[in-house]
Formats: sequence, C-alpha cells, structure tokens
Amino acid sequence: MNKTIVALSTARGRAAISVVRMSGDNSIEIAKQFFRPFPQKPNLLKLGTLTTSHFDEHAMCVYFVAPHSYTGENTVEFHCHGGTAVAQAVIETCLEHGAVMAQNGEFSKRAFINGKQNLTNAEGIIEMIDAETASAAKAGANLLENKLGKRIVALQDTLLDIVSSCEAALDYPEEDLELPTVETSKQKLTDILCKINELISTATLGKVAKYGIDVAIVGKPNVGKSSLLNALLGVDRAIVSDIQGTTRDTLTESVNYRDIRFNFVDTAGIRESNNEIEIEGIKRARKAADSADVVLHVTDDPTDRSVYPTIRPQVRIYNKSDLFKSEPCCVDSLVVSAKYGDVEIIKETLYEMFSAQDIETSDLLITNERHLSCLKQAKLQLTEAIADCDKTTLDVVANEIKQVWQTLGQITGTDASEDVIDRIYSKFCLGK
Ligand SMILES: Nc1nc2c(ncn2[C@@H]2O[C@H](COP(=O)(O)OP(=O)(O)OP(=O)(O)O)[C@@H](O)[C@H]2O)c(=O)[nH]1
Ligand SMILES: [Mg+2]
Repeated sequence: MNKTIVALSTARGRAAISVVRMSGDNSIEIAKQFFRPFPQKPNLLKLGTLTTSHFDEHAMCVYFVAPHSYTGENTVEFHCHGGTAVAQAVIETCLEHGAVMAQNGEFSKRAFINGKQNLTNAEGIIEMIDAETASAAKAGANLLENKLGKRIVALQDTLLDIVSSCEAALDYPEEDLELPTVETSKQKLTDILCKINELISTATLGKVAKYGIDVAIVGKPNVGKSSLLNALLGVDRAIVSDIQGTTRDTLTESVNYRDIRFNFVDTAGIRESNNEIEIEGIKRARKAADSADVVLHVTDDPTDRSVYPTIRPQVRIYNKSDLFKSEPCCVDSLVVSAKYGDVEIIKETLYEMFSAQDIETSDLLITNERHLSCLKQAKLQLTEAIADCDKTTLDVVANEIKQVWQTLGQITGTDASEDVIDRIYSKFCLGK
C-alpha cells in the first residue's frame, strides 16, 4: 500500500475557496473518518461537515476512484473556505488521520508513474502554470495535449521498423526475406533527420513564445532612452532628466504586446567617463546589449549614421522628432518622439522582425531546453548513422539507430533516467 499524500492545491492566502487534495490507496478511508456525510458516489461534489480538532468546517468533498483520477490513485478533494487557517486545519486533520505531506510535484509524479501522463505532458503543465502571455500558455497546452509526444513516438516507430528489418536480415540470412537495401534505409533515416531538423528550427520562435523578446535600449546620454522605456511601458518607471548620465543601473521591465512579452532594458548612456559608478553603468549597458535579442540604438541627432558595435540585430531609433528641422538621414530607421508621440511602431516592428505572428498559426513549437538538447543529440547521432550506412556493417548501423531511439525516448520519458524525472517534477508547485 502506498503512502497517502496531502497538500493545498490552490494558492496560499486570502481567497474565496481553497482546495486540499489527498491521493493514495487509503485516501478515501482517511476522509471518511472526518467528513460526514461522505459522498455516496465518486466524481460528485457533496456538501458536508469536516471535523477538525479546532472547529467544524462546512465544506464540499469529492472523491475519485483509481484509476479514474489525475494521479491514477484514489483521490479526495476538499473544497473549503479560503484563507490560510482553514486550509491549514484541514491539512492537519488529514495528517492526524494518516496522510503525509506531499513533496513538490508529487501528485503529478504519481500521475506519471501510473501512466496518466508522459514527461512532455508534465512539462506542458509547468509551462502553463508559469505562462504570463497567451502564446506561452498555448505552447504549454500543446505539450500537454501531447502534440510533441505523438510526433516523437511516430519517429521512434519508424526507427524501430528500420532496426527490426536490419536485424531480421542479420538473424535470418537464409530466409528469403525482403531485405532492406542500404539505400532505402538511408532514405528513411534522412526523412527522420529532416523532421528532427524541422522541430529544432521552431525553437527560435518557441523562445519568443515562452520568454518573449529581450530588447536593450542603448545610446549616448540624454538621447531619451529612459523616456522611451517609459513610453513603451505606458508608465513613468525610469527617472528622466536633462542632466547627462541620469541612468546608471540597468532597469528591466516587461510589457505584453499582441500576446508577446517584450522585456525592455533601459541602460546608462554610453560615453567616455572618469566616474567610477558611471563606468560600471556603461559596462552593464554593453553587457545588456550583448545578451539581448535585439538592440534599440537611440539617437537624437537626425544626421547620425553610426551603428552600435554589436553582433546582435539592431534597430536605429531617431528620438525627439518633434525637434527635427529635417528628415533623418537613414531611411531604414524608426522616427519617434518619446515625449510627445506614439512609440507603438517600435513594438510592431520588433513583432514583425521576430515573425511573432507565426506563433498563432504554428502547430507546435519547441519551448523547452531539455527537448531541444535531446533533439540536437538525436540529430548528431542520426547524421553519424546515415554516414555509416555506406562505411560499415548493418549491425553497427542498427545499434546506432537504437541509440537515436533512446535519445528521442528521453523526451517523452520512455527512456528517462530517474534523476531527469525528479528534476522535472520538482519544478512543480506544492499540491500539483
Ligand atoms: N523634445 C523632446 N525631448 C525629449 C524627448 N525624449 C526625451 N526628451 C528629453 O530629453 C532629456 C533626456 O531624457 P532621458 O530619457 O533622461 O534620456 P536618457 O537617454 O535616458 O539619458 P541618460 O540616462 O542620461 O543616458 C529629458 O529632458 C527628456 O524630457 C522627445 O521625444 N522630445
Ligand atoms: Mg536614462
């Protein structure tokens, strides 16, 4: 008999209701000791009295019978009044009657062990819980729906087909089996490689969907970088003044635009300086630019053609257009007035630059670093196997294909080691 675990499944603090969940072989027996009348049927919420050692709580109770529950085990949920004290008393009551506190993610880990979800489902749930934009939630929902899992399994099936026909050819050479030619095996492997490459290529957009776009705002002092940050955010966040060198530290703030998160970083104006603090600020500004997805190079001089020295993509912004006597010299730049005008054109330009509109229409994006690194490793192994088709014997190639199968299996968990599983489930919040 396994241990019955208990935890608060809703957020802690003041709220209308709290849900306390118990899962394990004994959970129904435990709940019957202090919740009356206990629901007569599973899957139906019933109102009743939950007797704690401090007070009687009027609560709702529902139970699910294994395997028809989230965890695949017997499960009981109490929907009680919100607030910290009530939920705590309900949890204590469960503990007093034989339950133990759940670890982070233990409910979901049990769901995995009981075959209710695979690892990509679990990672999808984490991404959905963490999502702050619709596109990040959609990426999580796709994982939860097992879209990636299904594609991986299809690739693995084809690999197994190839391996089994290679092995049949090796094991039963005397049988008149239709043997795979090197050419057909190679072609099938190359098709799989193409599909893996396609998946890998979605990771750039996947990163945009999940984390948003990191944008560093750089330029000389006083050109209006902080004013631009405030205008982009629509709030008065950074100090603005006509004194050169106002901003010292980097300042990061995010704003959502059409389902995408923009993470803007305001930075110190870049110039020669003897001031120790300003020098540090400028160092941080350069670092922010070097790690950003894109740099907004701001200038307030319409004759300025300079380019910010970085390998990152950059967009030149001519700010203070209200003061310009003539059109700025470079046409492929954006012209705005952070103080008096509209700066939405900047967000729209960046949105298009990163093809963010494709997120909505994309069926599946790779948003998880673990999946990406497995795919990259599978790509390397497969490339080697394809090259070896011409150089070596069928049994060597068959073994190489099995390795690719295993690497892909790590994505869905068919071949995930214990520590990978633990790492994934520990990212869950308590009660999930
Ligand atoms: N006329 C006009 N003035 C602006 C505009 N944008 C900013 N300013 C003014 O320019 C001055 C400098 O603005 P900031 O936003 O502090 O400039 P900054 O680039 O952050 O400056 P540092 O932090 O010192 O590097 C302030 O007096 C702003 O009011 C604009 O579009 N038009
Ligand atoms: Mg500033």
